[in-house]
Amino acid sequence: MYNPRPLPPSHFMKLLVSLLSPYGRKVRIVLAEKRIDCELELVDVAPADSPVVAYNPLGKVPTLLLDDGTPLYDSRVIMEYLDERFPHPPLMPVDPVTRAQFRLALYRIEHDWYSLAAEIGTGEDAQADPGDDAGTSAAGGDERT
Ligand SMILES: N[C@@H](CCC(=O)N[C@@H](CS)C(=O)NCC(=O)O)C(=O)O
Repeated sequence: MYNPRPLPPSHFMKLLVSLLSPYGRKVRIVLAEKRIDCELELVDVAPADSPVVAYNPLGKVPTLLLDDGTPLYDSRVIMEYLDERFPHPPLMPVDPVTRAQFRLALYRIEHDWYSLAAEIGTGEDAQADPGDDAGTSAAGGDERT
């Protein structure tokens, strides 16, 4: 059950993640690059009563609990928050075109690579035509034979 009430204040932020989540890894890289102290809590998102549901109505990780218990979710929202709250070293270049290209690169990583990560996780071809018994796709196809 989603509970938007803040937690009692604590000293550290807490990141709810699952071990294999590529979105969680992205946020963890930002935390490491900026040397931000943050507690990690590994959660299983599969069960309906997953702990993350108390803070994120979408039931997804990563979810960040701020020092005052305020929950933030969606990796991009979390990364932007971290970059604004801890501006040094900055994540983003200064020039608008380079900033846009940086965002585009992130978009391409999510679009092109994360579907493959999901495929590895499930063992299924995410791009396969469900009606195609041979399971061929642009990504796999002939190379399997
Ligand atoms: N747009 C979200 C996607 C997060 C996401 O899909 N997380 C997956 C793990 S990689 C998850 O929690 N899935 C559980 C579910 O969908 O119930 C983000 O960038 O944080």
